[in-house]
Amino acid sequence: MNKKLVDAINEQIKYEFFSAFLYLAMASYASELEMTGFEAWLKAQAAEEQFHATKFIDYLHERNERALVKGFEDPKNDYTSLLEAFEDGLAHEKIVTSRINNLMKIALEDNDYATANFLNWYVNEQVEEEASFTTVINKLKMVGSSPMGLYQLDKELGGRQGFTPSTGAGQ
Ligand code: OFO
Repeated sequence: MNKKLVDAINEQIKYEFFSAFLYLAMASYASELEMTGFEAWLKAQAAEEQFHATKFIDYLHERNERALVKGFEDPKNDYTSLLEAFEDGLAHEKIVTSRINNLMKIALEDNDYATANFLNWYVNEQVEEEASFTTVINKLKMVGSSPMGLYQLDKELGGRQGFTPSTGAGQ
């Protein structure tokens, strides 16, 4: 594989693990608020991110390339509201989307159609990722400061289906 593409995927592996840490930090904040449904939703999201990272690692190995696991800075741990946390999450996902698009660009410039095909999974996944954060943000805005609304929403988010590592399915 083209070295530029391998390096860019290795950077993305770091970013996917960072996403997992970011959502675990948000889950911890939700736990402090006794919002166990939000906590469960964010933990499931973190598990998905770990899957995204290891899927890249496995792909590089399949192509006989060296995958690297790198460190990163601390994620944000303090929030003033769940809305702020989810708005940060959506902003983060938009950055991830542009990073995935950039990987696709490099793969296509190099005529690496196998990698472009592999990256398609992430292109579709990012549509889902942005949509799921947007849905929670819209619901949080709808509920506002109503304790009953928040209680119901917490219950609803706690029903997020478990993550299935073999397919990456889960919502
Ligand atoms: Fe890996 O999609 Fe979110 O970050």
